[in-house]
Amino acid sequence: MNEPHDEPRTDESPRTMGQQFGRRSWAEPWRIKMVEPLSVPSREERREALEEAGYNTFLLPSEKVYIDLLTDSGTSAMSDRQWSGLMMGDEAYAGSRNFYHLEDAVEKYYGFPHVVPTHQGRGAEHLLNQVAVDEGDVVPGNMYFTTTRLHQEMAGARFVDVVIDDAHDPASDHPFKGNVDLQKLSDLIDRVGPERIPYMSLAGTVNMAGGQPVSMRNVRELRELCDRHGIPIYLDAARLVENAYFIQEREEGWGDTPVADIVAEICSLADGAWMSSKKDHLVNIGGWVAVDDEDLFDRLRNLVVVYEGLHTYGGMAGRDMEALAIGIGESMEDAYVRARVGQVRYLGGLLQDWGIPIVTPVGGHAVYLDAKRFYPEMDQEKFPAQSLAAQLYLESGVRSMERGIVSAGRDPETGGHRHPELELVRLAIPRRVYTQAHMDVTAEAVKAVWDRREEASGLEMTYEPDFLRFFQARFRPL
Ligand code: PLI
Repeated sequence: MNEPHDEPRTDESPRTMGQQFGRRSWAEPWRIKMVEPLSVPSREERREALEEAGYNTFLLPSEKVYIDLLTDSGTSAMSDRQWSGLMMGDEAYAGSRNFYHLEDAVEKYYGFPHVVPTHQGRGAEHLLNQVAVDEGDVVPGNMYFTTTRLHQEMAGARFVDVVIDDAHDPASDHPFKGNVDLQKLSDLIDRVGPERIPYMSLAGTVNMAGGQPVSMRNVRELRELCDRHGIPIYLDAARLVENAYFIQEREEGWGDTPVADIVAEICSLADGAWMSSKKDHLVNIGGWVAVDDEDLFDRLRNLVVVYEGLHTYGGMAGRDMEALAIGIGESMEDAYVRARVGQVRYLGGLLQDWGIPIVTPVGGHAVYLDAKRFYPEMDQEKFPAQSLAAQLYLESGVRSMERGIVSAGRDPETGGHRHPELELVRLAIPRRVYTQAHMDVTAEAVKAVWDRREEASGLEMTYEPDFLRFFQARFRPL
């Protein structure tokens, strides 16, 4: 009997059912038990909603959205097992049994013995940076992430990007665009001294580069370099499962290793990790920071009670921790990860077939439209990606997110806009939520905006908040 998961899809393989003998090479390893109705707001409703939202998709009410690809964070569909786990919540203030389940799951899959729960990823970032960073430190990382860099800066550090140059080139086909450039890191260590580097910030996958993975080889080499200088490595593990899948698929020697074992191997090369469980772990809220070092753990566990809650709940309800503990195991199943990444690739493939410029290779959690190639004449200070996200919503009710000059924010030293090489719109795919037909409709919506790309004129910013401006900034059309 032919197993539908036998043959991994390749970029050359046919993209739709019927193209190859009426069968496709993967299907979701679940079926749908409960549905949530969707409706398409009219064009007039969308126009009004967009104006009221100041042309910022974060400010749209979700009822005015048709297909919501704003983020893959906290938007997953839980399984029947996770929902039943909610009923097993132990809401004791202290020592909830669900916390011990969570602790066991983290240790089993990630290997770190000391776990501090937090309400979500940025809660963990806050604790880790407050504890690890001193004023004047420098934190190297494989590209910035918005909340991560802000917490590093708020703790007194300067972030330095040491990702390989390919990560900044949307058209490069490097299979591991999230890799650390070891020469850049080595030069930085020589320049500032290892004592000024409290840790190496290593994300797998790299969100702002397009959901791009780090290779196992690169992590091993990084470990050696950091060991020579006594620098710990902390992982941003939000999408490490998806990273592990790319290693299994692309890196020699890993093709037969289960995703869970690859995750464990990466973690064995790190000293700790922080986690937004709202991504890989298939829950709507939750996070943690977990470390090897007992001293560091002690300080994290002390600080968590100030900002998040007691060290056995960290801002989560007992039931949330139970769903999370179950979600960790589910997230590591190979058939699930293959279908998850496969769906993202399916959408990317449709757009590529129409010649629409996207970041390649297609990443793990999202397809990223290249707004610079969409609107080559538009100055970056007219916010091309913000404009494109607004146009896409207006055209179709599909919600996406800007990942360009607005997200990059201002340089704290000069006060001017940072001008990132990448000016992108992200179509992030929630896990286990949308069908292939939703991907088809999304691709057609992007195509309609692409066909009318000459009409776009850009935006000006009318309100700019102090922190993480992309969330709440307002714009008007030029
Ligand atoms: O949204 P949080 O606070 O649970 O997690 C923060 C966070 C940390 N690291 C990475 C790589 C993220 O992607 C991340 C959050 N990402 C969001 C919200 C996103 O839409 O991508």
